[in-house]
Amino acid sequence: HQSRTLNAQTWLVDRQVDNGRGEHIAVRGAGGTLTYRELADVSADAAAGLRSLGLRPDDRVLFVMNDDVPMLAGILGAFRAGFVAVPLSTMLNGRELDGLVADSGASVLVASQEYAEAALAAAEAAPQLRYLVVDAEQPLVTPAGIQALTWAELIKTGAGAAADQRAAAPTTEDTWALWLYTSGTTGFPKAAIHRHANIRHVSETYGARVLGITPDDSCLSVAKLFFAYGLGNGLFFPLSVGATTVLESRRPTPEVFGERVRQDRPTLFFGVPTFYAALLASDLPDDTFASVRLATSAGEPLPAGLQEGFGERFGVEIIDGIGSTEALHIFLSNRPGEVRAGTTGRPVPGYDIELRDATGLPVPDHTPASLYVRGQSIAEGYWRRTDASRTVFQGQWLNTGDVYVRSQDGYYTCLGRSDDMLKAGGIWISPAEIESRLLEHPAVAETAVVALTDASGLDKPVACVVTAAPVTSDELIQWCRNGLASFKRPRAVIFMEELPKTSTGKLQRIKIRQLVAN
Ligand code: 3SK
Repeated sequence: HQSRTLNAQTWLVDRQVDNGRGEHIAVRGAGGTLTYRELADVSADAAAGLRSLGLRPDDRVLFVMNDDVPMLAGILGAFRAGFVAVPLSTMLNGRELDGLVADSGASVLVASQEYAEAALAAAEAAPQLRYLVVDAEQPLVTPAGIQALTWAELIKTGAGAAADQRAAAPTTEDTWALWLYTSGTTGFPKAAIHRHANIRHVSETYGARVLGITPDDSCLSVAKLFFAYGLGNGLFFPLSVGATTVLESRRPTPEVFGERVRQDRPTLFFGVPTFYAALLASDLPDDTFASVRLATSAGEPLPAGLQEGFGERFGVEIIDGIGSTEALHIFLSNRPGEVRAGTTGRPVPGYDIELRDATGLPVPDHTPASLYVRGQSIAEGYWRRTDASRTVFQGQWLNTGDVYVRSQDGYYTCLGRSDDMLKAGGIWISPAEIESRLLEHPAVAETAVVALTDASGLDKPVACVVTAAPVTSDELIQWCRNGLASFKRPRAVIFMEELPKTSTGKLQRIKIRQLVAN
């Protein structure tokens, strides 16, 4: 069996032009407004520009960019040329970014001007990197061996290239399209490998069957394009039907998004629970979301009070769902008009869900068990992480690491994790990573990081610390801010005489969670 021809860029963009939607608005961003015809052209420019760097099929192209037209065109250009788009988080600190750039084995990194310095430092730490492209007026001054150019130069080269260099590569359903780094499931970041077919699958399942997205929709996502959730919301779903994506490059605050919603009048709004809590606490006018027909939430469970409070105040229904970077998007979700607040809803068509006990057997309704999912968008594995791949990807099934319970009428409710991982603001946080940073501080003898639920019902990381010398909470939080991405910092430090352990010296995290909660 040979997989069929498929190229995600031509499927998403050129198909709309071929179907007579070439003059419809594809994207609005700080960098301009483009029709589908213009987006098709600039994707071909980007593909040819990247090819001019001598890349080969399956080579990775890293993006450390703000959500805007160049990032969209760059990702689409990589798909078109048969290269692998790897959007990286702009929230990582220097050391974290260096690690991913080196791990990816990429020879090209494209950065927005704002991240140029971090990109340069990462390039110096990654011996295989050959090209540093910056979306700025001037190229960077790079060390020997790394060629610098601007995004505009790359696009210009591509625009002037021969037709065969601008053409779509003969990719298939199984060709690599996208790697997405995630810390979920087993701690330290690993790249989940996605095929061109996975992009079509998420668009035809959650996008079409749950959102019911049409060409008349206009999408605005709080989650950025470097998250799987944001990439689906802001790129795959709108483009898959010839709708419009509205890209917001600034840091998400209620004021920024309130302004954007009033200006661009999206019909679909994609958020995360912490952002809905911030919107509810803001003084935005109650009619701010009047244009929005449906809102979605993912990243962490949406507390029932937030779901209901948002609907009452802003008049918009939020459908909560769960997805994962490994599944590319949402596979379990509430449906418009059928929301059961506090639950994650029912399986998305195109996915099978199983709840399995510790022996791997399916459990009856009302029995807490591990959530497994199967569907065509599951990643083929993690790049160079055999052990983690074998644990997480089991045949056709993905072990999500979440513990769920199913009601008799088929609604699923999240009960937590089967491991120690936690999420804050919808982003994975590895307690082990924060603990190892804290242990580098001379005043910290022992530590355990656990989740504490705040007044809105959302989890936040809290560090329990046994000290070896005097130190304050603020000092330790700042220490973590300096050594890790800011979102990973503990929000509070609780000093303890000792941490509860078993007779064999193993940390009793359940007891620590109980102590912290009281
Ligand atoms: O966290 C989630 O629920 C999620 C949803 C869509 C895509 C990716 C993720 C991690």
